[in-house]
Amino acid sequence: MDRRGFNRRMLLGGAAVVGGGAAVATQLSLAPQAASAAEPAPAAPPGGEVRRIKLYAEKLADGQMGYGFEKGKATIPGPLIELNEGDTLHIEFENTMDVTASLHVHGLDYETSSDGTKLNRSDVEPGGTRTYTWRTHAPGRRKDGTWRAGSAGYWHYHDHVVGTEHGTGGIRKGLYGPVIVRRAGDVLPDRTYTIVFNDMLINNRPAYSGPDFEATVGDRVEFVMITHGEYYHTFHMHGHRWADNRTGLLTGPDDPSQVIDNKIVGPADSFGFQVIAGEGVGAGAWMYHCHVQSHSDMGMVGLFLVKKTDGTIPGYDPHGHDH
Ligand SMILES: [Cu+2]
Repeated sequence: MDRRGFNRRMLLGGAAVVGGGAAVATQLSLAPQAASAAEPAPAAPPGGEVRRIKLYAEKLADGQMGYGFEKGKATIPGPLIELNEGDTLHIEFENTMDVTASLHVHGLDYETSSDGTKLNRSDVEPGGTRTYTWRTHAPGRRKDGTWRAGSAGYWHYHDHVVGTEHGTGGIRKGLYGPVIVRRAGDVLPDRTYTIVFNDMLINNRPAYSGPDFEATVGDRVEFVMITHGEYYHTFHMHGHRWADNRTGLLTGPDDPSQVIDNKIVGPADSFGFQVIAGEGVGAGAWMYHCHVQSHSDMGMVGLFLVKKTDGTIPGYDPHGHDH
């Protein structure tokens, strides 16, 4: 079936779910109706909680390093840490490795004792533990009349001491992970995936080996995109677009944010966005990759695998493709 025919069927099918009124509209104006999920998306609650978690830094079997919520379960990237503006998080960090390590976060509020640097003596010796405290705040007006930004955003954490005083060795080996701070009312996704361009690798995996991320058509999928290492990159995703603002979502018809499908990123940048998987384009194997041509040619490529509701992916042979 050609693409136009496929789109048309999908759009009409989607409109039927939304309601009869849209059914008489033209195909073009049906698109936004079909784009909406069938039910209102759940929203983030107001913050204000105080929570405690444990986080471990571990050597992995292949010589890389990772963070994990449980001993023996470290991953690259480290686990997603989510907060709502106003929350406080106490992180009991245990360094199970044989080198000094730390935890340093971007974007949140922390005192020098939670900086995670040698400079501030907030690193952790082999076998040691330390509690790092991260705080967040909602936006508001300062007494001098100026506006103070809230903490909400797509942020990240990483080691700051392995190898060098800047954690260059730790980051290179995988000691990094995503942080999301949500504002009350922010749309919550069905699932969140993290993509880290670290030097010429994605999530420290070998070139040409993904990672691939799965969803079903209509899922609200959130991506956190982080960059580390030595190079600049351009993050591009096929078939999907997002708004170049805090959430990646337009707030309404007058939101002036540019809608993009490609974004230039450099070391320690982070951003995030949500897409409706396959919206307007259907199921399929959708590439995401660095768009610096030599980088994509060297294997900085993965797949966003959007399945039909029956679990199949049209045109995709999992064993026959070369990223
Ligand atoms: Cu690149």
